[in-house]
Amino acid sequence: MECVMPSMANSQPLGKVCVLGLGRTGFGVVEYLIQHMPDRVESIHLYGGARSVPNEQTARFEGQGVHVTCGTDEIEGEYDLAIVSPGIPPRSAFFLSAKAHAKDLVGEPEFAWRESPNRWVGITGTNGKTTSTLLTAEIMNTGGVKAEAVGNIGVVATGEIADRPEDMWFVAELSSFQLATSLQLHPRVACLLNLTPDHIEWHGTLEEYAEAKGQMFRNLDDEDLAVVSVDDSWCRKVADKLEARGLRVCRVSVHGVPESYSAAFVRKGRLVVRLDGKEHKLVLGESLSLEGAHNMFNALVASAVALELGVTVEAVCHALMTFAPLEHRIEPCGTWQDVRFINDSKATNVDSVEKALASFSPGKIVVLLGGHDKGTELDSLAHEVSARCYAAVCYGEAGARIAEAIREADANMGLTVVEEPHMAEAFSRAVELARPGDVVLLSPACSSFDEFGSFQERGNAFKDLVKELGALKEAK
Ligand code: UMA
Repeated sequence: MECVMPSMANSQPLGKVCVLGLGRTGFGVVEYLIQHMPDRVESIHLYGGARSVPNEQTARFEGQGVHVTCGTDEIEGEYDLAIVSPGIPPRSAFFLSAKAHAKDLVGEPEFAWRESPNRWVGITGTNGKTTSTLLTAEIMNTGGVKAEAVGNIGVVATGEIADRPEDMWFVAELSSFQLATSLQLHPRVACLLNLTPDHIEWHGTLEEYAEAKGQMFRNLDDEDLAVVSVDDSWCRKVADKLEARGLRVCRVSVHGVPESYSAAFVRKGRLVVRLDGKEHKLVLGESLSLEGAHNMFNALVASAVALELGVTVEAVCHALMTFAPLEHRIEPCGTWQDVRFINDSKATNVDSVEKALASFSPGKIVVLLGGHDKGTELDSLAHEVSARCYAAVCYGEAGARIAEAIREADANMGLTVVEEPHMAEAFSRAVELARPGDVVLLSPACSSFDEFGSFQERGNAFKDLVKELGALKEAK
C-alpha cells in the first residue's frame, strides 16, 4: 500500500482537482484548495450535481479562479484528484462519472488526513458518535492535551488544517459515508461504538455498511489502539479480527467485565479503564453529567481514548462530571399541563429512537415519528413503539409507511396511531392526545430533509412549537 510520509504530505502537488458537492464539505475543501493555488493546485473545478444551481458562494469562487458547473451529474475533462462530499452515494451517476474522469477519488476526511496526517482520533458507530467525539475532545482539553472535534459533527476537517497547531489532535466523528471513501486514513486511536442497520439506501447492504465502518481500522499498526464495543455481535467480530491481526484492542462493555489486557467497563457502579493490564478507576456511573446506559458507554470510550493519549485520571473524572449534555439529544424543552416535551431530533434512525423510548416510563409516551424516508426496515421500531408508547403520531414523507408498520405490529393492542402531513400538525395532534404525566417525544427515526434543512432546524422548530404553547422550561 502507498504510504504518505507526514512531513511530505503538505508539499505534494495536487494538480487538477475537482470537488463534488455544494454543501459544507464542498465549500470547505474549495476554500482550502484556493489557498494552495497555483503552487500545489493547478486548477479547481467545483461540481454541484444535477439538482444544484449557482449561488452567491459559487459566484465568489468563480471570482477567485474556480470553475463551477451546476445542474448536471456529468463530469467533463480529466483530473488528478476528485474530492467527493459524503452525501453522494457511490452508485450514483455523479460519483461514477467523477471516478471515470479522475486518477484518484477520495472522500473529504481522507483528503484532510493526507494533508495533515498526525494526531488523529477516529470515532464511528451507528449511534453515540457525536456525544463520544465531543466528550473525548472535552476530556483531552481538560487534561491539557489540545484537541478539536471535527468531521460529521459539522466541522469540515479540511477547513481546520490551516490553523491547526502542530500539537493539536483532531478527534474526528466519521460517518460510514466518509469512511467508505477513505483508503489511507490512519488514526492513532480508532473507536467503534456500535453497529445497527442505518443508511442502507446509501450503502446497498448491511454488510457494505459494516465494511465501510471497518475501513477505519485498515491501517492501524501495533503502536495504535482500537477501542471497540463488545456489546453487539457485529462489533465483537470486528474486535476479534483486530486482535487476530495482533493489534491492541480495548474491549468496551457496559454489561460485563471483559478479561482482555485492555478493556473499559463498569464494576460495582464505577467506570474502569484497563490499558495494557493497568487499571484506572474513574467516577461512579451516577456522577456522570450525561444520563443513560448508552452515555455510560460513550463515557468509557472517551475515557479510554484520553487515558491512552496521556490525560490524567483526575482530569478525566472532572470532565466526566461536568460535560454539558447535547442539544437535540433527548433534550427536555418544557412542561405544559403536566406533559413533558422532549426534543430528540438527532434520532434519525431506529436504534436511536429505541434508546429514547427506553428513557421514559412505558405507556406514557406520545411519540412523533417521520420525515424523509430512508427505506429503513421498520419491524423492530414498530414493536418497540407498540410496547412502550401510548400513541404514535406519524408525519412527513415516511409517515404512512411507519404508521402501517406500527398498526401491523400492534394488531389490536390498543395503541393510538395517527397520520399528519407535517411536523407542526403532528405536534398539535400529539398535544391533543397527551394526558397529564405523559411525555411528548420527537424522536423521528428519519432524517429531516423532506421538510427541514437539518435535524438542528427540525429540533429548533419543535422547541418553538413547545414555546408557543406556553410551556415552562424545566430547571434541568
Ligand atoms: N449532492 C448531490 N447528490 C446527492 C447528495 C448530495 O449532488 O445525492 C451534492 C449537492 O451539491 C449537495 C451537496 O452534495 O448540495 C451536499 O453534500 P452533503 O450531502 O455531503 O452535505 P454536506 O453539507 O457536505 O455535509 C456533510 C455531511 N452530510 C452528509 O453526510 C449527508 C454532514 O453530516 C457533515 O456534518 C458535514 O459533511 C461535515 O463533515 C450530516 C449528516 O446528516 C450531519 N450525516 C449523516 C448522519 O449523521 O447520519 C451521515
